[in-house]
Amino acid sequence: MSQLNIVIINGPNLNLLGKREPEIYGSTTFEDYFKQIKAAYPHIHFDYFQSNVEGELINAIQQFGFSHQGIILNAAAYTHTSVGIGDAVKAVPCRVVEVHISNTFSRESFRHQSYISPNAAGVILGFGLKGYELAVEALIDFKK
Ligand code: CA2
Repeated sequence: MSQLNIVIINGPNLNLLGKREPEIYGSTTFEDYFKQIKAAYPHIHFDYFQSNVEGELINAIQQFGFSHQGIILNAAAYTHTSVGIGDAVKAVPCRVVEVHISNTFSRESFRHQSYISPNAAGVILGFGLKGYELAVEALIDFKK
């Protein structure tokens, strides 16, 4: 079986994970979590990209979306506003799993809307950073 290539793409402010607002987003930095996830799945090739800039996220979805089998996407606040990111998800052939650390449905109503979900393979939310691992498991299952 060929190698599974997965990219994790994080949107705006997720570079602050573990540094600010631990009561909502936990106290682990994404860099530390990414090391853990790579160690847990040594047979999978992982890339990681984070940007606070909408167009850079679209470029990354286009770039990785044709070379990788899976994108794990937490577009953060752009989830609720970006038609452009939604269109990029629709345009690429690879599976996109949408992840949110918090349960967006238990928060403000503007977080209930997602431009990603209609074209995502699935959505995982509310399980903290564990959601990224659950997304990896889902992508492994899709590959079988
Ligand atoms: O729960 C999620 O993963 C979100 O995508 C996080 C976004 C929020 O706008 C979405 O509604 C739900 C916010 C990311 C901000 O991340 C921070 C991390 C640490 C400190 C401050 C912000």
